[in-house]
Amino acid sequence: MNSRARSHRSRQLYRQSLQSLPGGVNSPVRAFRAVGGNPVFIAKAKGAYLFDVDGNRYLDYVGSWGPAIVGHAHPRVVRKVREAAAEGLSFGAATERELILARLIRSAFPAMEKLRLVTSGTEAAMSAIRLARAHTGRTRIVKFDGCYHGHSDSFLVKAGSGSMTFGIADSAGVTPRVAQDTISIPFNDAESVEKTFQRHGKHIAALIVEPVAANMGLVLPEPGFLRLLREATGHYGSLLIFDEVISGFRVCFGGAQHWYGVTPDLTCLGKIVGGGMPIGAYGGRNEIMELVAPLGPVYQAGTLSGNPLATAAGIETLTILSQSNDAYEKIDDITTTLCKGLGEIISRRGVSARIAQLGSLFTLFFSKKQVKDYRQAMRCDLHMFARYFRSMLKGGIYIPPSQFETNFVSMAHTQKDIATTLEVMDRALGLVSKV
Ligand code: KE4
Repeated sequence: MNSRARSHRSRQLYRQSLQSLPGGVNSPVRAFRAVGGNPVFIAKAKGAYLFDVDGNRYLDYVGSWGPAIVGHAHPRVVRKVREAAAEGLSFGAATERELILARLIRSAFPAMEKLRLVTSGTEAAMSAIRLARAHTGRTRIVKFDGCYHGHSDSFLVKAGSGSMTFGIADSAGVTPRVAQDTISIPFNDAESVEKTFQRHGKHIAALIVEPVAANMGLVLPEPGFLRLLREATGHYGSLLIFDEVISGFRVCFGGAQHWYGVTPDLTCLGKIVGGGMPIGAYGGRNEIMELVAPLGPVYQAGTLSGNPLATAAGIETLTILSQSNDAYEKIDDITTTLCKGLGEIISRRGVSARIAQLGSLFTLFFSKKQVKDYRQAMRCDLHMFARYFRSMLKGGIYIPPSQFETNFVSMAHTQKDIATTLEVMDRALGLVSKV
């Protein structure tokens, strides 16, 4: 693909960035800490490809962690952003594009009778929790080990000593008082859900879940699990919040709630709805959303919420997806081709690894067993993953620099790209399985 020797400029920028940015980055995963080596600095991207500051080209399976589903720098999206930018970058006032984007989102997510645009998935999830607490008058929330909902304090909590009891902080700076209002239990564990609600149900404001967990690697809900969450929350008067920041407009146009046929009370979105620009959204039934300021007592605001450029990018991205009859079928099929080929390689080479896939999302777990929850994900061979990552990067394939992330395939990936990827995967897995 290209010479790997060229990394001088990335290394130079990284050294300089360390003087100004913690870890030289603006989001931890970009520092490549889990895989070793220096982070690659990207200069530009087009379609399925990234180009770094040393001129190396990579086939991209991160896709900016999900937004780039139509491919990087799609000409229609870039044109709409350019047109919006020429009219002014931000007004701090209502605009028509916010209404157009909101209507597009509601057409795909009818359970979002009203929604509020914000500027990140974190803000969406944080606001949804605040709203759920106001709506129910309760304080406790339930989340799942390994599920990520952004970096607001209530979510940076891990299971307490006895699971189903109160959480303990999973980040410095999160106070025990905040942590104790979050209960974190194992994903796909029906018994834990039932016991937690039996014990705390009347105090639980909401249960928040990634209906397709993608932050411990890709872990799909067991059959009936989402239905169980719907029933348990309904029975105890708690709200069910689907964090569809990744799965929204990804697993299908209507997200996981359409795919699995389970309707939450509140939905959080991000990533694809902004087409790569800063965005988030949360929404649900009118009776809940009417608590949000200025209508009701739940305060939430944002200088750049509904920003003209983010809404322009989001509208065009969703329009491209909705206009295509077979966009999802194509990216799902090409991802299936890749995962089938990868399956053949790991069995031929006798590598202890398992593949999880849903649509255009997939993860290769270096695990002897299928991964169904965070505890099992933590048992993966992280050293083998790091060697695999470095070998893939050397071969010109840019995958997420962590075992606990998910690969994203886009509309721009071609059959030829898949064939190239499988060749590099074969070499990489041959190398790592020898050590
Ligand atoms: P942001 O605040 O990063 O826009 O969204 C937070 C968030 C919320 N919910 C889910 C399900 C998410 O996956 C995320 C963010 N995803 C990570 C990737 N796993 C973003 C990448 C990063 O943190 O740099």
